[in-house]
Amino acid sequence: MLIPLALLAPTLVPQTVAPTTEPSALPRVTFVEKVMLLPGAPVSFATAPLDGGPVPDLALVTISQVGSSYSSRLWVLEGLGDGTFQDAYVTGLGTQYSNGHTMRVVDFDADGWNDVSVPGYLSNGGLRFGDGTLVYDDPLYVPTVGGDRADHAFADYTGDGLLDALSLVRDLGGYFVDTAENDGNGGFTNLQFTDVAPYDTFHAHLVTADFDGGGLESDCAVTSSFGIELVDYPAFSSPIFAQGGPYGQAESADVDGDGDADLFATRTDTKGLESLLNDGAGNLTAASFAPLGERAEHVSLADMDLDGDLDAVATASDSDTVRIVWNDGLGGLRAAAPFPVGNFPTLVSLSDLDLDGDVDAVVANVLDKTLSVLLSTRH
Ligand SMILES: [Ca+2]
Ligand SMILES: [Ca+2]
Ligand SMILES: [Ca+2]
Ligand SMILES: [Ca+2]
Repeated sequence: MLIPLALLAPTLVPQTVAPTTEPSALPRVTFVEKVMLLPGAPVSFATAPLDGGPVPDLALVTISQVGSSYSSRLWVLEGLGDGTFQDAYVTGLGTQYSNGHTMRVVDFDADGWNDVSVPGYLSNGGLRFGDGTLVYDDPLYVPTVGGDRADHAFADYTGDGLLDALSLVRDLGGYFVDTAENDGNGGFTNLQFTDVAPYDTFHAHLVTADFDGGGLESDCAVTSSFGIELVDYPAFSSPIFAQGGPYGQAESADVDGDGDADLFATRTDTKGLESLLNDGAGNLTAASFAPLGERAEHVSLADMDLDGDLDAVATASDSDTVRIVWNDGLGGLRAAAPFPVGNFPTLVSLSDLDLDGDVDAVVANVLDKTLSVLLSTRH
């Protein structure tokens, strides 16, 4: 029996929306910058507690060019609670070039210690297990059905309480989401794939959430120049292609407080940040757009003004700035003035680095080989 695709897959309803305008003043939050010099270009990183204490630590991949080849290293830096870090661990990753996507910090083996995944290195042991000592010598190969990995995430789509692996990969047939189930013994089983986008797609990223309210933690959304496509797990339904966009990277959370998972996604054509709101059944509708004047490279979500709703911080690599984009609580967006950082900022990670209750940021500046540590302040 043929089942109409619409019964299996959530649908997307793109529409053109005007920038949100409000007369009220923007929240008075800005940053104080500290600069960390690095021994190589920062291509991926995350801030999260790694040693059991409350202070966020920092896991980082740097790359250095030596002649015509590359040398990559994984660093772990211990957060000292004042916005500074000290070296705790370093290991070589060989000459493979990391593709520079978001590092994921997860507890894959459910032992209470955070594990870190190194983008671009999952195929040679890029998921590394932590034990609270900040030493990450214990790698795990994360398999895919095939192809080059463009992005990845971990989420429980089988409902057994263990995090499974999702990889966005590309081969000559196009882009696929490859899934590998956590077998509970430190390995993987039951590899499957779902095709999502054609080969000539750009800026492809993957984000996981329960978009259709099906109860498991994870469906996934692939954002790219091709639009947004949702894959419904555990049905593994083929997505509906080419909905809206073009988009770059996105993050998912309940940004309007109605209990379902929404998206903040960067627009690569109109150069700004768009909110897409969920009707509860997985239908995402563009709701608000904040122009940034240039393409946002990366966006992360946190409640930057502590008013109860999630805001965004976006990096703008061409102008060497970051911006807070304020959420009005209903997914309506307004961008704050740009804040200057280092040369070519790509990734941003948000956490309370100094434990004073507000959310701080770390920004990776690729071309001057620095991290900007941005401590939040009111003015
Ligand atoms: Ca662990
Ligand atoms: Ca919502
Ligand atoms: Ca807020
Ligand atoms: Ca803080």
